[in-house]
Amino acid sequence: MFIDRAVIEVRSGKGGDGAIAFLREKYVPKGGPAGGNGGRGGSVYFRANKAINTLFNFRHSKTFIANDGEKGGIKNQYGKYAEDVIVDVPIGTVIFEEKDHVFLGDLNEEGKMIRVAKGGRGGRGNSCFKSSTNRVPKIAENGEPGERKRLILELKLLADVGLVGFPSVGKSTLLSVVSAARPEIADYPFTTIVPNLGVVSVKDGSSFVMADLPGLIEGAHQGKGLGLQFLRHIERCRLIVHVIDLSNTGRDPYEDYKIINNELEAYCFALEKRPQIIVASKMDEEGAEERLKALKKKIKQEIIPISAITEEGIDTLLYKCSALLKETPAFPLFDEEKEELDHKTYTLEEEEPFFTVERIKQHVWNIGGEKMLKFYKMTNISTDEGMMLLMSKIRSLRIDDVLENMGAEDGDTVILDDFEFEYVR
Ligand SMILES: Nc1nc2c(ncn2[C@@H]2O[C@H](COP(=O)(O)OP(=O)(O)OP(=O)(O)O)[C@@H](O)[C@H]2O)c(=O)[nH]1
Ligand SMILES: [Mg+2]
Repeated sequence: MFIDRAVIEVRSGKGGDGAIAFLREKYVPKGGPAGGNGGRGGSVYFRANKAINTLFNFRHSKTFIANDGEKGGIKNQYGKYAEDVIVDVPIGTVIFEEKDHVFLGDLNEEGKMIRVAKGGRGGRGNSCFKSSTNRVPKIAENGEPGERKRLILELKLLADVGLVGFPSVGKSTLLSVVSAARPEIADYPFTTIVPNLGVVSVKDGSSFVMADLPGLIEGAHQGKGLGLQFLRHIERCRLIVHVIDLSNTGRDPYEDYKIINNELEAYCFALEKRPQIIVASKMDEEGAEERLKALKKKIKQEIIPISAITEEGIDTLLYKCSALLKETPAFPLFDEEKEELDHKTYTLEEEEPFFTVERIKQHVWNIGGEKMLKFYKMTNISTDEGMMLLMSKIRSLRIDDVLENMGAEDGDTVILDDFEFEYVR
């Protein structure tokens, strides 16, 4: 079976806890703080890999787990970072978080990677905090927890041209005539339940990928027939070839045409705006010419008559496809620009941000902002409790994430008024 949807779980690792320790060396009367930072927990990434074709391996609700970061050590030793987990999926996999169906990314290019669960930051050990009022702090941060998410993976085919139409209109037959694909062909509806792909070489030297898609019926956008499954695939096609059966089906070809177009419109991706080539199939059948004449009166657009048996019209159709593809851009499914990270959100949310971050020289950063400075002044960091309160504020404001986005490196110094601490990756 062709699996094109899977629900899985991912868990990133927790950051290692920071350590509390003090130097006690023989000739150093008052040893300073020496607790190291915890290491970052592993993240989980998904990567598009052309060697994988289906989501078959994900069928039994799998879980991908990255390890936790190591705890910080006593003599200022850093805890080890946990390895990231990279999961390879087919090109064309789109990832959503199950909760609220939040879009996480579209793996539409070989090698593209998306982080789906971020490893927790390591906690700072007590050697990270430097203040004139609290020289020997006995506090450390715990590592940040990892994330746990349930994800929906959907594979959408990457075809240039999608064949659309009622069941049994001859879509698979057409694909078998123009490419090396060997889809199943039969005169009962819904012969094709999974799309077949074929590479079409046109005599002008161009080539494109054509997909024969499962037949569509009225109500498909609500899940009738193979409805939604089918529509999911066609989202990927740049060009639609709409096949109308002109043999004696007992149906009205123009009604067929309208029903299919209504279904495309009812599905939310504005499919009806894509270029569409209209094909009249089975022209070798009796009465087809008359039905074509009648149809031409009702449809203003050009109709290309074809027969898979006599091969009438096939070349005309392929030239038309290749010409239209040349002028049709790919359709992005989502505007990925809009999906950026935390620190953009913080500037958007607040008119006057709680804090600002500024790079004052290489590896040194300054935190400012009226509200932040006020909070700092009101927090008594000469006590360990006060310092802990300040650090949890810094964490809840996600200042480390902002530093990360601005390019801070592990071990950089962060200054907040007369208090200093280390940036931890
Ligand atoms: N006479 C004639 N019959 C055709 C032609 N093309 C296809 N057929 C017949 O129409 C029937 C259906 O063909 P398919 O290619 O399986 O149709 P389909 O559109 O893929 O159907 P589904 O997969 O069920 O949606 C088969 O019996 C084919 O032999 C044609 O050009 N002329
Ligand atoms: Mg078919």
